[in-house]
Amino acid sequence: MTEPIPRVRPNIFREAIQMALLIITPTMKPDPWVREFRRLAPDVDLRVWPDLKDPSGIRLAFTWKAPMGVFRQFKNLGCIASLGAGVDHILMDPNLPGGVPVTRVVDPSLAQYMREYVAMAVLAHCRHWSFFDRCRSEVVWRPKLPRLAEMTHVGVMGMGQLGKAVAQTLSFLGFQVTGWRRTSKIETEFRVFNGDAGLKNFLPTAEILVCLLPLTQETRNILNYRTFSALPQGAYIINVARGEHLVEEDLLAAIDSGHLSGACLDVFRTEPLPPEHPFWRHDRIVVTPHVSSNTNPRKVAPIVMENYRRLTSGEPLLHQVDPVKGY
Ligand code: OXD
Repeated sequence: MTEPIPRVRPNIFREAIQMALLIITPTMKPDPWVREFRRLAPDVDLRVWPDLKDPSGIRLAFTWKAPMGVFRQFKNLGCIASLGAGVDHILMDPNLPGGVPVTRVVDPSLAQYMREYVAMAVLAHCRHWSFFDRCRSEVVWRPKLPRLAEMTHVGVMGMGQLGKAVAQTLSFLGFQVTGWRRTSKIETEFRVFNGDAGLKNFLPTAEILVCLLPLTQETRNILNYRTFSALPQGAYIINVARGEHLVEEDLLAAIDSGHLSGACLDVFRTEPLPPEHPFWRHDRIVVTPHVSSNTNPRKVAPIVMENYRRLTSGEPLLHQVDPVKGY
């Protein structure tokens, strides 16, 4: 559950006028964030990388895929705020200043987007959407029996806020859902397997495998040949976590051998996915451009502003991550 966000009063930042909030989003346009931050708190000294002015004034850096080493120069940095739910793009920086809290986005809108995307991918697979799309382009009428949800088992890897939301939606649609978590047990209405031993029992039932894990040293490359071999014949992969979870050659081999029936991929090792990449043209792979869940400025800017206010008044920050765990 997200903590309630108090309304941000513009003049609340007056006393903090010497402090600045910096947006660093080199791979996307910062404009919607600039607009939203200005609307919420017109008095805040808002800067947009690379136009820093005085780097020592920067207290909060709001970022998506900042250049490595960039935070070092901000001597008074009090918070590095991820623009997304994931913080791997921040923690991977070998020059990250020690002791600066890192926060992530936790908001029901992210879970809602993710519920919709995964439900869409699961239903498209069960209702043979790609097959009918091909039939349509060939102008052929070829009915095919859909899979029944109640006879289809979906395994969700990663049972954090997003994983649980997805599991609930799929269960509501009638699917058999189980979860897997790498670490400690959690209380949910679903059966959740744990750790390496649990994975051995979880995988053989997962006819559709959804990856929603955080990217850590332990989960990198987890969607590999061994994982795929443990899945039932004809299993389908949905990766909405990070491209680095997936060993791409292993996926192609498992699909081409007929062991896996296909995959829906929203995240990639290299983004944008290069035009020559075989995923683009594979008839059993659906590719989308990292859109499964989106950070909506209207929803998320108030949370960032609330943390900025907390920073200026010395209160504990919302949604801090544990840098050792990586989420
Ligand atoms: C995120 C993402 O981390 O969009 O929020 O990948």
